[in-house]
Amino acid sequence: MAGRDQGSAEATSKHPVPPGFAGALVTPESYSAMYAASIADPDAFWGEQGKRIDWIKPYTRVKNTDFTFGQVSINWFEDGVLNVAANCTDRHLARRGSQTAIIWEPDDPKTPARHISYAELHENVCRMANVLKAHGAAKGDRVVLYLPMIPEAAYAMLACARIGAIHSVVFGGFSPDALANRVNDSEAKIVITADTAPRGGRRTPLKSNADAALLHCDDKVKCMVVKHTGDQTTWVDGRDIDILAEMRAASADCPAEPVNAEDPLFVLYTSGSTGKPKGVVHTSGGYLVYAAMTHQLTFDYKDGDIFWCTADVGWVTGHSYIVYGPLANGATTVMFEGVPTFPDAGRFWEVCAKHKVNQFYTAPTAIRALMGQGAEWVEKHDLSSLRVLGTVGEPINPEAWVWYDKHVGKGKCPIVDTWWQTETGGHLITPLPGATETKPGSATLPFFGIKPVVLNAESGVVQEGNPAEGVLCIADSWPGQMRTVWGDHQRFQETYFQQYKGYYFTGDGCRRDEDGYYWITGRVDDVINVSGHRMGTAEVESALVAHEKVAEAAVVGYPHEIKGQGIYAYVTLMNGVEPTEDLRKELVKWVRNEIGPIASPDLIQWAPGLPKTRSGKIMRRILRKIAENDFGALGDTSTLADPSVVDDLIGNRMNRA
Ligand code: 6R9
Repeated sequence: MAGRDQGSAEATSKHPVPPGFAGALVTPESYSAMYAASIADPDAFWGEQGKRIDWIKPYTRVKNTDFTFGQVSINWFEDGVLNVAANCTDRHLARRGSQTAIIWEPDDPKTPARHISYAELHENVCRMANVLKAHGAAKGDRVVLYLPMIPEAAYAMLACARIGAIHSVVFGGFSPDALANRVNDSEAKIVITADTAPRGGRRTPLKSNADAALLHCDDKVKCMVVKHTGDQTTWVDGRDIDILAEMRAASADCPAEPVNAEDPLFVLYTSGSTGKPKGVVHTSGGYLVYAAMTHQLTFDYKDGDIFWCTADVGWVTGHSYIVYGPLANGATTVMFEGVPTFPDAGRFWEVCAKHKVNQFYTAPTAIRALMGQGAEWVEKHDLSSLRVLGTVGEPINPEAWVWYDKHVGKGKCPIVDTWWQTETGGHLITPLPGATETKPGSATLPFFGIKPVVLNAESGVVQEGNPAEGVLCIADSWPGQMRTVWGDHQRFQETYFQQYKGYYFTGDGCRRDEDGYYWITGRVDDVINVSGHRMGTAEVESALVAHEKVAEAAVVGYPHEIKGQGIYAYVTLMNGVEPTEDLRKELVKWVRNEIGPIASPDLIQWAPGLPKTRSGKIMRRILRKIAENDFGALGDTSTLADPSVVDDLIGNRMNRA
């Protein structure tokens, strides 16, 4: 999906900060001044920002970073000592012990929500930390979490942080193989899982998946089980531990282990364009400062607000904006176990109304899915508590942006389209609600301390002035940056610092417009070349989904005799729309009109569903293979949310040449 500045006037006009949006933490003036200061003197700026969190031993050095290929090294606050869990619990006890830290909204709306206060959070984290310690976990050890979206997931992350252990959360939708690979790569001592995970009324058998995974792991690995649903599971005596029972028996007192600012907090595996998933390493001090600061300023979070990020804690968004950022700030964070469409397409809005959510943060794919179901599902619920809306994960097409603005935000809520990555720890390019005029589809301007640069993809030459187009790199470090790939610093350097020397390479393409606004055009490996014209597949997708009958589209290149690459579009129609030859022609014409003749799809395949990862990202690798008529070599499809859509796509493929 694309950030595209063509299209209807409504979509392309600049949206000022809504007039009723008053008292923002950052204003247009303070943004400019603060941004300039952050770039002029990073040591002074971050030296000040580092004080957002509590240090056991304050740092005296702030920034010590080197992007030189061959000697890449990133250190922030490097002589400081802290404890991340103490920052997320203990330090709030005096002022907000009885304030709700986590609102847990279960999958089944008939099950009551739970409100966990900071005092309860602290107690649960301490008890769980003591259970971990009792089973041999110590500072530096890895603990893999394979859990539903339940408060115990947050307890477990913080329990690890409390004792200085390193967590690696594996999304509950991943297969046993994927889990085993991560346990083995990180050499984890303990896996924490649950019996089963309810989602959308169905149950994922986490414990039996973990059993299957552990067959491929060292037999010393312990398995701690949260009995969540009470569903029956197998039990391996001597290996399996009833963690809730042991927590009840454990002491509620657990001293917070002092860790160095640069000691790892977590490893999070993420797939690159090729090869096995990389273990992205984030450390303690800089990550927490950056997560807390971006959470506060990007969402204009104020004391007493109710913040809801709909991501899963299995992704970086859940780490930074369900757990670490909000809890470091003493916020109330909503944790949702379910899915947007269960029991019906109004669930998000029902939950917003029920808990009086003030900031709501979700993914464009969810917005498009709900848009396809019709605005009546939104209108049913009282959304007057909402102040700020956010998106993350992919470029948002202007139509979805406008729908979100109109039906969810009622034109009163700034929309923050936050661009960032697992690797960046927190937002790098994003509007600030009270400071930034927005343009639908643009992530707008850099966050404090971030120096984006646009380079020519081939020559690596920095593109000065506006407009500019090329690959997006970042010229200098920020505290939330990943430090290394777990166990493979060489791979870290090669992936991010080799191609464009002296810069962090994001892997994304982008355009900077006349106003200096950034438009992320998608991964650079998704760019296709049609008759010598470079084109973002996302651009074509954005045009397609702008058509009223199209719910979703994915576009890839395929070998074309004359053009080099042709354009192959997979199109999911709105509910109830008949796929006809006439509609096919209409869509081709539509895209020609929207972008130009070079963008006309050569082939359009009706796709009842698109192959997506469980985080909602379309797996283009698979779509490219099918479009190339090379479906014998689809590679690993185990991370797909629904592998059966692939068979349908193969069966109905358009390119049988
Ligand atoms: C946080 C997260 C990172 C990739 C990134 C880019 C895409 C994320 C975006 C966006 C355009 C946005 N992406 N946010 N593209 N606009 N607001 O999603 O991390 O899973 O590592 O994905 O997602 O392509 O490079 P991650």
